[in-house]
Amino acid sequence: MRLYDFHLSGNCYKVRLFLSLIGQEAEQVELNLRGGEQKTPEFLAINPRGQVPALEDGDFRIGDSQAILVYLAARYAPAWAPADPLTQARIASWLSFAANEMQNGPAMARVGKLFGYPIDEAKVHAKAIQALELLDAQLARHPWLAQTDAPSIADLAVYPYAALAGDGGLDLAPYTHLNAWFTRLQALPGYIGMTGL
Ligand SMILES: N[C@@H](CCC(=O)N[C@@H](CS)C(=O)NCC(=O)O)C(=O)O
Repeated sequence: MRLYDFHLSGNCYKVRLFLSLIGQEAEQVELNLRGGEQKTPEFLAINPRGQVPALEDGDFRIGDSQAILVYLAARYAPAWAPADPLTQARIASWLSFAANEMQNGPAMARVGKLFGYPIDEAKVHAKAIQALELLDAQLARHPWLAQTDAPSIADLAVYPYAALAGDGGLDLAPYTHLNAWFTRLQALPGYIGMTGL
């Protein structure tokens, strides 16, 4: 397997973390995003969206961190995405939350602070706080987001940008249940961190 990667990306880290937790190896190819390597014709042939992460497994190529988690679980680690209809629906709902609420809230606050991306900080912080409060409330009721007995890909999809929210100037201290969930995830065998975690 080959992972097209950027070391500071939380979306790429989701995939690196999952690979490590399930004991799968992938050659990591670091792209220079500031230099535009994700928009070259060679890379667009791999991921037409021109973004990382992207994964190659044999002839199969797929972009998008959520889609990659779905693929890796189905192919190599089905326990991370149990097949019963209720759990599948709950996982899909959290993957969507990762791509929308987490991306437009905590992840956007982080790119604003770390990479100088122009954002409306008040609006983005309000979205981020709403997302973090919602997560804290869910985790007060259930140890894992998709209400499973063990962690699922739902947890991995949401975890990076929640845990990295401090990089975006957000205070994580008030979210007791969120912090306890970070600790549970960080204790999993095979857990790896990234810059900022
Ligand atoms: N929905 C995508 C978002 C991917 C994404 O936004 N990737 C960023 C890095 S975190 C990227 O490649 N940015 C460069 C660009 O869009 O040109 C995912 O979850 O993988």
